[in-house]
Parts: sequence; structure tokens; C-alpha cells
Amino acid sequence: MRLDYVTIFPDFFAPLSLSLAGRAVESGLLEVGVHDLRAFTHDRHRTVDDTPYGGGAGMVMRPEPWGEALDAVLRPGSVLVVPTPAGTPFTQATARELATREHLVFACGRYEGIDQRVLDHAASRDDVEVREVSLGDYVLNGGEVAALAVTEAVVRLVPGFVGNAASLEEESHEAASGGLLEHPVYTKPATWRGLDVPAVLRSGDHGAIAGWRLEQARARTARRRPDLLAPGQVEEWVVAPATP
Ligand code: 6GU
Repeated sequence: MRLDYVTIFPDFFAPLSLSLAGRAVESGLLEVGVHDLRAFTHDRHRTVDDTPYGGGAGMVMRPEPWGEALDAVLRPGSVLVVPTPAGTPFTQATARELATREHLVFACGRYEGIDQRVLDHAASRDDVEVREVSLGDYVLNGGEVAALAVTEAVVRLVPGFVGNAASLEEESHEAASGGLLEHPVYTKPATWRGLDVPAVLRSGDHGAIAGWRLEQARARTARRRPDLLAPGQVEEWVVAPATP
């Protein structure tokens, strides 16, 4: 898999040479390119933004440098990933889809966003797919941190990237967990600062352990993420407070 990032802050992507992705680059599983958008400007001040047509606050990224940068970086079959709070929600399903692709290009915008014609033009190519994605209902200053988060979610799903394939399947948001949040986990010691590991986990009764974990996952999901459940399940699975 090859990953390219177009940004006015190339230094944001230094972490890619550390950690998980760093090892994948060394092993040849991943190729990474980081491209300074300003290298595709031609004026003395290397201008990348201007005031918005129609008025309003903030600045919009001009289309010309983006057009030249994407002409240089996109290939037949690329997915252009555009992190934006106005995108469709990025989910584990999105990550699984992107993990099957050979080439992802991240267009990291700053200010109020990128001139829409840049994305419309890329989408008009029949050999490129454009995905505007949002990480959630909050606003970041730019796409760089979001691109790193998307990268980590995707790259760890690429076969050969994570040692233990079973650990991938049992996580929160994966089908094997029934679309529930993961149950709480414990390790040694059995008692720490007066807090005991739940006895069932030390019972050796694998059926009881599986039942307890499912109940915990359901209760946690009902409380924290009722949006993931069918309406009736929320009432059923939220554990009622103990009555005195
Ligand atoms: Cl993907 N980008 C930006 N700039 N802000 C965000 C976001 C993405 N997701 C949530 N907020």
C-alpha cells in the first residue's frame, strides 16, 4: 500500500516514521510520501489561500496549487481521502474498505476548507474515488491530525501489519463483537489498591466468562452509545441502579 499526504504542514507527518507505520515502512509493506502544498505555488509569497466568494469569515484554500499537487500525486485507482468536519462519518467499515486499496492520497486542508472545485474535479476522473470523511462532531483546525488517525485505523487492518489477527476481530465496532463496545478487561494482580478483579474471570468457567463479558458489553453500549442499539435494547441492557 502507498500513502501520500498533501499539506502545508509536512512536519505533522513525522510520527509516521515512528510507531506502527514506521515498522511497516521499514518492512516494505507501506510506502509513504509527504508533499508540501506550497511547492506547487508560483508566486513570491507561495500563497495557498484567499477570501471566500460570497463573503464570510476565514480563508479558503485556492484551487490552483491543489490541482497541480493532485495531478502529480494521484494515479489510476487512487482514493483521495479528504478529512473535513463536513464529511460522511469515518467508521470501522470505512477503514476496512480503505485497507483493501493500493493507494490513498490524503488532502489536508486548513482554514475553512479547500475550494470545492478541487474535489469535484478529482471526482470527475473515472479512475479516482473521492471520500470526504469526518472523525466526529467536533472541529479540528485542519485535516492533518485526522489524516493520521485515519491512517492508523486503516493500516492496522492491512494483512501482515498486526501480529495477532484474532485481536483485530474481537475489538469494539467489529462484527465479531456484535457491533457492541468491548467489555472491560483486567490483568494481574488479582487485587490492586483494594479493588478486586471480578470473581467470574478467575472461575475458569468459560461459559460464565463469555456470558459476563456479553452482559458487560451490552450494558456499556446501552449507557455510552445507545445510538448503536435498536431502541428496545437500550432499556433492556442498561443495568438498573441497585435498589436500597
Ligand atoms: Cl476529518 N477534519 C477536521 N478538520 N475536523 C474534524 C474532522 C476532520 N473530524 C472531526 N472534526
